Amino acid sequence: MRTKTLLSVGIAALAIGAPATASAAQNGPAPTAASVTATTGPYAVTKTSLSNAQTPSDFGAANVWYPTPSQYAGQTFGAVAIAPGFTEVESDIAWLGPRIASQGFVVITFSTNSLGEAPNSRGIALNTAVKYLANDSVAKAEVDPARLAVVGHSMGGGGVLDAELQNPSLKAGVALMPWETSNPFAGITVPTAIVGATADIIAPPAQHSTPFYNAIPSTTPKAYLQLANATHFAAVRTPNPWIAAFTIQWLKRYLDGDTRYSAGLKTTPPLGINAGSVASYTGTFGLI
Ligand code: 9J3
Repeated sequence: MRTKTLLSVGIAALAIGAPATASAAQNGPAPTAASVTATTGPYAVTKTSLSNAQTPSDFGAANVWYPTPSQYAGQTFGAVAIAPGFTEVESDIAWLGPRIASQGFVVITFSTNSLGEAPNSRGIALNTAVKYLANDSVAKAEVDPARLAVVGHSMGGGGVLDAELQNPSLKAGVALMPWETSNPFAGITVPTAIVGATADIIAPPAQHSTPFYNAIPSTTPKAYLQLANATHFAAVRTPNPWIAAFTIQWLKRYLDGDTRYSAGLKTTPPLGINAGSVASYTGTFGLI
């Protein structure tokens, strides 16, 4: 099966004249509703905590979560940096660290340098953090440096969109209840997933997620999940299975290039996500 899949990817690449250097991976079994909502995925995870002094100057204290090296010798994974929002710290978004890493990713969750830092600075921090994972971190040997992605909440979600403009070589971004004061996102070419929440009065979808989603060109793979009966803080501290499932599927599809995850992202609701928790779902399904 593996040989057949790799062969067909190679033929597809030849057919469109693409270079044969694209890195893609199939880590773990094919997705099911249970696998994408699982509290813990199939990979054993190790955590390393870093003080502010131990991280690059663009961000503060952090945790790195990575597949336990002794168990996965010689394997490489995509890397993901996750930023918190206004007045939030690492512990507010830390729940996503082991949840995503246990699906076969190297993840860093960090505090920003200041609680009020603007989204664009959070974007710079996200790009620094994900490059740090690949080049300098305790898990650098496990990171495929061609596979980097960013995730963030609120001003950190605005930071995700800003990071994609700053660094179009990113493979994927997931913006959770993103908040920004401007909307230059017609320039985004990085595959982007956005989560909005209908009861969000801090970053109301009508002023933030919806116009950001609409601005991203329809030639860029994109998807927009609006959660019903959810507030701005649905992504904070208490694990949210729908946010996790959507984020994991987007990272699998675009950070790993694992097309086994396409079908689940092209159905409404997306695979594993409770229909009653979804107010709306849309995307460039022809591209996904
Ligand atoms: O949680 C957030 O990052 C929302 C941003 C916000 O409320 O900014 C006010 C200045």
